[in-house]
Amino acid sequence: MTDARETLRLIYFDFPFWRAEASRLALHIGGVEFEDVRPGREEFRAMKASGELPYGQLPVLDVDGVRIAQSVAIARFCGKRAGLYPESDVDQARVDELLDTATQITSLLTPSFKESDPERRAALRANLVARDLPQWFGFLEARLLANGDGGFLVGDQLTIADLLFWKLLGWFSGGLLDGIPKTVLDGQPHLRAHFDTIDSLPEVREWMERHYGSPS
Ligand SMILES: N[C@@H](CCC(=O)N[C@@H](CS)C(=O)NCC(=O)O)C(=O)O
Repeated sequence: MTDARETLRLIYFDFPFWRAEASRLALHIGGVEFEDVRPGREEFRAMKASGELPYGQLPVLDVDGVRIAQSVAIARFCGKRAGLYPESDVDQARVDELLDTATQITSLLTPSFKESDPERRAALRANLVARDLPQWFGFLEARLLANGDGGFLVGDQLTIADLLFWKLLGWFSGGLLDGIPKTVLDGQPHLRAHFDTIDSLPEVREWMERHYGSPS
């Protein structure tokens, strides 16, 4: 239940990475008021040094002054507040499964982010494109299809999982990651169509235009 007197402050950098963007967008779509705090690098360093961040990282969400960390916990909370989290225990678990999978897929990039040698880094990325990403995007395509032909990941309505994967898949297929081509989703046409559907929602386009000057 939404408490009308509740105060929400969501704190994350000023860029649309899934870790906070799915939660921001969910609150926006759900018409839930929140303070959208976007610290710069210096402000972040000061926050981190002060010890106020539970794990030294962003995002964090303050709910009436109670601080919550970890992207997926925050996404789940915001999904609930926004009415974008299902009612049944089984569908909730299906959404949770996908949110955890987003973390797992994101972690595939960690070795290449940590690698400073350009050749070894390129080789790690090439492996991802040839092997890991098709495998994981294939898993996701199968989960999408297992939900029927409604176009959503869980049930027959938009959930926080759809928003989160829209951002995650947009990151992988946006041409921003060295060595990962924009065609990376081409082997999963249903997943690609899911991305395009969410990407074209008027609320999503309006939010992206307002904050980043571009509709997607
Ligand atoms: N497990 C955390 C990871 C959060 C994370 O990696 N945050 C990054 C930004 S996307 C961060 O704060 N990096 C700065 C740092 O670690 O100093 C979560 O799920 O929220």
